[in-house]
Amino acid sequence: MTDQPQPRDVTNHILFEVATEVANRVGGIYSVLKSKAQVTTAEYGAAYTLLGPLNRNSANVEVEELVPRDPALIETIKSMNDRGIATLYGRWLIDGAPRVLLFDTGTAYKFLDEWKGDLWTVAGIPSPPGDSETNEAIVFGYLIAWFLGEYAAQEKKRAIVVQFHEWLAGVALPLCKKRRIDVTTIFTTHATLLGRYLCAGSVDFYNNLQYFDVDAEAGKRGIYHRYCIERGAAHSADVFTTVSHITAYESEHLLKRKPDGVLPNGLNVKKFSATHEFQNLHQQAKSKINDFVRGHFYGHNDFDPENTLYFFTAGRYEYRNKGVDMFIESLARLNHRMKSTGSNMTVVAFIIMPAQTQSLTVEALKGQAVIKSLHDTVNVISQNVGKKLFERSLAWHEGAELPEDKELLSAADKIMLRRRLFAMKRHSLPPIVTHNMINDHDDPILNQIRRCQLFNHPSDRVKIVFHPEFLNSANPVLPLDYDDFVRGTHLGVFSSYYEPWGYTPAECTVMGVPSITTNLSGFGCYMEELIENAQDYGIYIVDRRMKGVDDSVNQLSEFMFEFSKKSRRQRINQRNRTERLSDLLDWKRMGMEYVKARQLALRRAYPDAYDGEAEPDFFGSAEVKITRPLSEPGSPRDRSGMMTPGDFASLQEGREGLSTEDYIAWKLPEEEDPDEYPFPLTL
Ligand code: G6P
Ligand code: 1S3
Repeated sequence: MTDQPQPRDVTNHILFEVATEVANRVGGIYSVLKSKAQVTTAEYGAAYTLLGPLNRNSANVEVEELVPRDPALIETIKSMNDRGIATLYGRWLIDGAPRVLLFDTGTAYKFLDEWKGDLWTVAGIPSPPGDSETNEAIVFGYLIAWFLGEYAAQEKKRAIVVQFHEWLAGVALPLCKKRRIDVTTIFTTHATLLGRYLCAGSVDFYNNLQYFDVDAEAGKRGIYHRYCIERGAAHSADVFTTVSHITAYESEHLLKRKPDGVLPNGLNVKKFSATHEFQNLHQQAKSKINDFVRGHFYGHNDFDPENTLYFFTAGRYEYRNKGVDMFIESLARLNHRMKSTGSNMTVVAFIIMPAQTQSLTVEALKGQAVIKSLHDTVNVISQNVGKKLFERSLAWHEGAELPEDKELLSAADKIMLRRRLFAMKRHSLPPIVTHNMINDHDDPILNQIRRCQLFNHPSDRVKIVFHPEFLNSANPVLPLDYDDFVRGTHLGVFSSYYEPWGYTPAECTVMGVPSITTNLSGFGCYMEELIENAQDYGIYIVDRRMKGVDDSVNQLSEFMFEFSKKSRRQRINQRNRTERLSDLLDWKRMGMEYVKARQLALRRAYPDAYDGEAEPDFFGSAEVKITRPLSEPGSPRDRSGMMTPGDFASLQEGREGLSTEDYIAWKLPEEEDPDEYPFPLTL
């Protein structure tokens, strides 16, 4: 009699998540994994491990080494180490402190040629020489398949769910399938390769999605082999998901598999104990931006900081995909409107996008230095004046005159002040860009600014600052971290053409900063579906689907113009409403979709464990909108209920740390009475 293998335990399953951005900041996937860690570890504890390639520089800072306890893990790591593969097992030092296992791909390149040949044989995926990114994906993929194969052979009792993020981590998927490794898999794509490439060109992407000859398009762009990996991963996974409905539609046409579900991105929302705290933080951060602006515009500080609004856009430098072309064009139209209507407001629009630069410009450094010297000199003079005033006042007696202003300011003080004022003389307009750009004359952002003639002229009501480097509090010119900078601004503008999700406007929302996005971004569509009068909540959505480009530009510029007409009180009220949406974006709700994807993967791999029950429609959504008539821009305080995109009850009941309540019983908090704000209102 042969021993029948015991069915794996699906309830106490093990979870691995595989990505190239584990403890290694590159882009959006890092934000997903890092912000989600807390809810996933609350749910799985030690049964959750992230797998990634080892980048020693970032691992040294982000990971603390640990000794593994799980016997299957110990055995598997040992067996790989014995064959020369270096690994690092530890805790990722972030909220939730998840366990990570990082593979040093450099120690596996000796197998590269063999693995490339195997990938062609088993999956028909070609890998031409000279593409180091693809080579890295292959080595990493084979290491993951090796690890999973050995681990599943060691751990025979519990089911194993493995979720892969993006094509770079996807090579292992066809291998798991071909080798029949006893795990169940999910592939989540955060964009498609072809989508990103096609959109960056000048095609009418969304109207032609179903007509692209995908192989030919990938071939033309030299990415056919990468496309094969991505498509192979999507088709080999038990469950295929993306981050938004718009990317699901794109994946269906470009990868030829309809996603099983949408797993939108959440954030780890940290609530302040006092609700007005974020308003105070806005004021503090704004005053730091004011300092920068004074220096940058030295000699041309003819606009009042009290009537100045800070708009910004930020992200990876993808000129068309991130909608920078549209943003600049709309700013030019806004400038024209503000001038022609005699607006007393000034908008300073920041573009924060890293480009190739040599250094900060002398002019940018000088601007901060002259203002600092002026500040220091004025401090010295005011101390001198204060001292004199005090002494004269001590000597005052009835009938004597009060000291005259001019007596208080000595000749030396005047000379000192005059020197500083002369240093602020400038014969050119305040610069647009803070750095020396390597491709100044070819740079698309600078060329668009030139074309629109937004040159920071004194008569312009819209000024532009292009900061081609990510923000950092150690920067001598604009010394703020990104989060603090965002808090200090008034409006984020993200007019993207290609944006599978879009963390930037979501981050604005949780910080209580209104933002403009488009209905071509995952986030924009998500909010549009969920909130009826989104603008009241500081969520503006430009229509880039049904309108021509010119009309979309006008709509964007109209949104910004209307925003510029708001009073301070209106801005404060709107910020409060925006911030109250933040729970909507918390992983405590959004993570529910991940739970469903894992359940679906388990059901598909182990139907017997579910008594052959029919597969539930996990992701079929029942739309529930947050509503409120426009005439009453209050909050939908009567609204509560299940509002994850799929609207399905929790399937993880019984696991420690989370309850259904955490995920779905969401209710907008009560609105504060604006007249009772416990902070000063300067109107
Ligand atoms: C916050 C502060 C207020 C300040 C206001 C400025 O609400 O708590 O003290 O007046 O910001 O708002 P503004 O939109 O003009 O930057
Ligand atoms: C992608 O990063 P991106 O900026 O290249 O993944 C992010 C995380 O899912 C997503 O927010 C973004 O829209 C995608 O484009």
